[in-house]
Amino acid sequence: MKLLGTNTSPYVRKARLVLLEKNITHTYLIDPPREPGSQVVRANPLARIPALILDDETCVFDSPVIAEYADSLNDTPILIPRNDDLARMRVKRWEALADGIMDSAVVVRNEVLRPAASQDASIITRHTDAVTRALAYCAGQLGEQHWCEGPRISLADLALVSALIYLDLRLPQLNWRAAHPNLAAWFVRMSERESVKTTLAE
Ligand SMILES: N[C@@H](CCC(=O)N[C@@H](CS)C(=O)NCC(=O)O)C(=O)O
Repeated sequence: MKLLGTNTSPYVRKARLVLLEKNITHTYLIDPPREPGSQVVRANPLARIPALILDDETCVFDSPVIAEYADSLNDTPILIPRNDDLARMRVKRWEALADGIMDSAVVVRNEVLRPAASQDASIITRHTDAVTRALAYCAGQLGEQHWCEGPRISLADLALVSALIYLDLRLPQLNWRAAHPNLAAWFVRMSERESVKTTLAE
């Protein structure tokens, strides 16, 4: 299988982390969807990354579907609980929260890239506030736990670290570490994982 993406996309990072943590053999191809000749447009009608192309050419999208599909391929480790409905919901909710942070951060980033005269301050404020509230919620849920959910790593941790890396990249002025030292300590531990180091190395 091959994963199409770019190194800055937080959704792609999440998908990559899942594949890497589960040691699933794949090829990672950098393929910005807007570049002429991109395979993404042919594979995914939405022309978005990540797009996971299976050996029979089936295209899997979007990142929550890729994560769920990849997680079903082996048990080492199980990243989305399978038998405990509440635990499963909580992991998926963490993913939704992290994806929502990514969504709002992307909106802010795109808005500030517009010429100053055509920027809409209310959009920037609304989405920055959503990120700020979501981070406070994450910090409250994490507390002093080692992992976001349960006794071992899960998709929740991989989704959250992807969102936070994107904030560092695009909205460093948010300075989330100062507001949430527990998230900062958890992030340091996550950053030591080979999977995270691999996605940051390129
Ligand atoms: N909900 C989707 C979001 C994917 C998404 O929006 N990806 C962006 C890159 S960060 C994209 O491909 N945008 C289209 C473009 O750049 O042309 C997912 O989780 O995979």
